[in-house]
Amino acid sequence: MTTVEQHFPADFIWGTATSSYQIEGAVHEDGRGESIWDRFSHTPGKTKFGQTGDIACDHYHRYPEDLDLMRELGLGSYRFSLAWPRLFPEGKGKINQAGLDFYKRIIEGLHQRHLTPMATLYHWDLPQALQDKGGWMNRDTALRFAEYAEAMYRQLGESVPFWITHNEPWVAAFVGHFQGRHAPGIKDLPSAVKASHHLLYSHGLATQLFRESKLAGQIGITLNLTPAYPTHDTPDDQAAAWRNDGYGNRWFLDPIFRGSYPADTVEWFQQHHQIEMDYVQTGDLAVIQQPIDFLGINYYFPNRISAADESKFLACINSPAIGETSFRGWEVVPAAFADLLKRVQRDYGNTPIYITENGSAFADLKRAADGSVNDGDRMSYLHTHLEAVADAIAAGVPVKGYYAWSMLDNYEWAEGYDERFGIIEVDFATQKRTPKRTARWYQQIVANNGLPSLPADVQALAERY
Ligand code: PNW
Repeated sequence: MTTVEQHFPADFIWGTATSSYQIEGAVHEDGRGESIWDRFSHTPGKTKFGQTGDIACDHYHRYPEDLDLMRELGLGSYRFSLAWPRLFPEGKGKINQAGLDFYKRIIEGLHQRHLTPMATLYHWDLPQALQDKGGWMNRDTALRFAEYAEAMYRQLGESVPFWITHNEPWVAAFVGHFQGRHAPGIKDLPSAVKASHHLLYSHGLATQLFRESKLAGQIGITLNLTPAYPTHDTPDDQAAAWRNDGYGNRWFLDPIFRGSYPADTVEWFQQHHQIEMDYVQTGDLAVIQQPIDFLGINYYFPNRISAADESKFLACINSPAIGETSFRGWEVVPAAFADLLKRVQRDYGNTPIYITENGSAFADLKRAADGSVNDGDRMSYLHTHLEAVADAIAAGVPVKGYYAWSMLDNYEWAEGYDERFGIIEVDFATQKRTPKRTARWYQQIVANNGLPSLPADVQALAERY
């Protein structure tokens, strides 16, 4: 018998998350248009082993099985994203009925299984036709996004109780337009800053239209928030960490909750990079500051920032870790997650929070007797991060739900299929799905609405964090 140590609020929502390009495949089917990720992943040298999302988890055809698995795990909700190029192959114009029907089948399938849909409008798969006109560097893309969003409200209406405008606009802007590691693969800081403004502006426009639609339901935005800690407890490192926070976190939180960009970061962009944001028009920030019903937070790891290493400042990730890491040098620090949640409430108020992604990629080598993956590492990550969420809730932070990233092993962008974030294993040769040990543990957490005490072998792993 396991004892349940830590309970969550009675109406807490438990789910898993995915995104369209990472799982759907079927990129040429039913009139889907080309996205920037099709173009990028098919450009030699851009992704690991040249891997693409052409087939991915073949979820486009296998979704009934995937929805059944979520039902079997007892989940209450599923966060997925709509592929804009399936709905508007050229980014605008006439809706592609076959693409829309696919999402109607998903949503209907979720309702049949008593799962609540949470739909993200943009998880990075911009129609290539819009990129050809400048993509997010062009203000017009924000207007096209607003039209697309309005069409989705009209077509899907109240069958979708939770809407998310954007997933991680920091990554879309800066990893896509400055680091160049993601589509569209541009490496120019002024372009990235410009893209960030148009992403935020489009979020505001889409939120405004949602209010005008008078639909029941809630709308929010998902940010990847990365707490920035000084590597050494010195004034220089503290200042560097604050700069990193400005660029990675406040750059999005401040406009959304306060209607202004953080002055220190604006000044830094001006002085060090001659960036003048002359494309910010009167009224834009009022649009961006539309009240949202909830904030989605994706949390994976904290940054360690040292002034001596300012060259890494804009890279924002992969600063040398101090403690245990998972893949890619991502440091595992559950306490940083609790700190972050408390900080968001302290600095930005009581907007309800959903953890829209949290999870980890580990080398899943060991198998249990039944053939399932014995992913104790992931299980201890999930468990200790849920303890952090419980800690924040106990401190009064309004966290309303948690979505594990990810439901399935999937296409991890530039890292291809090597990094496995799934709680369910996918054998990409056969497309066979097998719940990992973490999935069975999560099933118990959901059933208990609380955290049972960990088995001894996983407890030993958790104690490293
Ligand atoms: C998030 N980076 O992405 C995304 O929302 C998911 O699509 C993704 O699979 C998940 O986290 C795990 O990585 C990120 O390189 C991807 O800085 C890459 C970066 C950050 C976030």
